[in-house]
Amino acid sequence: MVENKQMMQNDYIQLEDKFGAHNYHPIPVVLERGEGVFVYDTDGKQYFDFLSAYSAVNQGHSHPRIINALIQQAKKFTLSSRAFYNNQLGIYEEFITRYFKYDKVLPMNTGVEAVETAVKLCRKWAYEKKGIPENKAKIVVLEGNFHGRTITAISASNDPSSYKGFGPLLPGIIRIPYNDIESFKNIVSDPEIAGFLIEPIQGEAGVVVPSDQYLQECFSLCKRNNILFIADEIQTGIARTGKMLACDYVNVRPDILILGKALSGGVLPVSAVLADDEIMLCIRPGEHGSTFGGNPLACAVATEALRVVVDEDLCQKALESGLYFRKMMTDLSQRYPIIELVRGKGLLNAIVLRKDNNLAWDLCMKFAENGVLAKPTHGHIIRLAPPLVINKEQLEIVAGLIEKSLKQVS
Ligand code: IF1
Repeated sequence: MVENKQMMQNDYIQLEDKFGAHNYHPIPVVLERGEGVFVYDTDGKQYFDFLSAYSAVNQGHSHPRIINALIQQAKKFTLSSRAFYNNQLGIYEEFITRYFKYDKVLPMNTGVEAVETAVKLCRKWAYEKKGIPENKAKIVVLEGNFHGRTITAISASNDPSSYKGFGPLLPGIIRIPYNDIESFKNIVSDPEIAGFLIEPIQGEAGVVVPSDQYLQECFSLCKRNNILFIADEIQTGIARTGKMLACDYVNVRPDILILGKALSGGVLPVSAVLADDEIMLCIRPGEHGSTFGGNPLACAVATEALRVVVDEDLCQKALESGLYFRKMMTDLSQRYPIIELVRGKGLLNAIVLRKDNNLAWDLCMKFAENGVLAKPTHGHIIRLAPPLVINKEQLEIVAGLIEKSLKQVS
């Protein structure tokens, strides 16, 4: 079917239903445009975006500078493959490694590819440097994790809707409870442990923030036992939590840092794995790669997306807006008993509803009606994560719309 302005939102929904795989259950709004903190549906209705494409549009929708970088580079050259050098990659690599203070970067596309890359890199390091016997390396992961949808990532997951029916799963993964240092202490002396893979805040689990000591103690246990500390900052990174990285709050410098999502400002799939030479040089030519990884378009876009974060002071904005927004949400929780608690860091937040009433979906539907887009997780948790460019007045308007929705479902 040809695109037709007369089409109603339901027609678009039916098209996806008829011709697309049924691997999602979206909120029934059909979006066609985004600008800053707003998205617009095909009827022209405006919404505050409180999902930010799962934290990929930290810089705001269609940021003019990032779009300009995209257009300028797209007109010149989009893809060389890594069979040849291109005039963007090296410049980007220098820029991003200085920006995050690592010796080297390995560019990939989606978040989960970067997770795969980090796990491969960690295993390679384990055999070459740590001396773990071939095929014996283990990676420690945490209960409640979400690292993506590949076989490696779902092998790490303890959520049956992620892994069930997709076996056989990958061996060499040990899973322990999150935010529980004792369970890590109990296994940490196993000499076959190569890496410890952690989200500094668990997103999918419902924005679960561990104690500061937890991250620090995990890091020092890793150091003492020659285990690589691998941080999945795909969702928490790039200013989302009020610092450039969530690990920055506790001065933990991951041995392997994984970035994605907002690395492109939500414009293209751009991900990255960062590490120092001692680790990164364990992978040699021919041992890993990707057709699109490090393409000139992605390099130009990611460089501009990272520049915008600094130039617009998005860490500080996320920090201050987060405090202000959580205060307003906490205030609501005192007046609306269906909210059990509010938690988060910076602008990665969630309201947790009382589990007895499965209201998260209904509440998100009301949000949408009232002009705010958010998505439930686990039936009773709603993530609230707007683009970081949102201002105080806008946060107040949204708090009002959230309260209006709460009234309507209560
Ligand atoms: C979907 C959640 C968010 C991630 C972390 C790796 C990836 C993700 C920490 C993979 C992706 C997404 C993807 C999105 C839902 C989503 C999500 F609810 F599942 F947890 F953001 F909150 N590590 N997160 O959060 O990155 O390969 O997708 O680029 O639709 O599945 P990807």
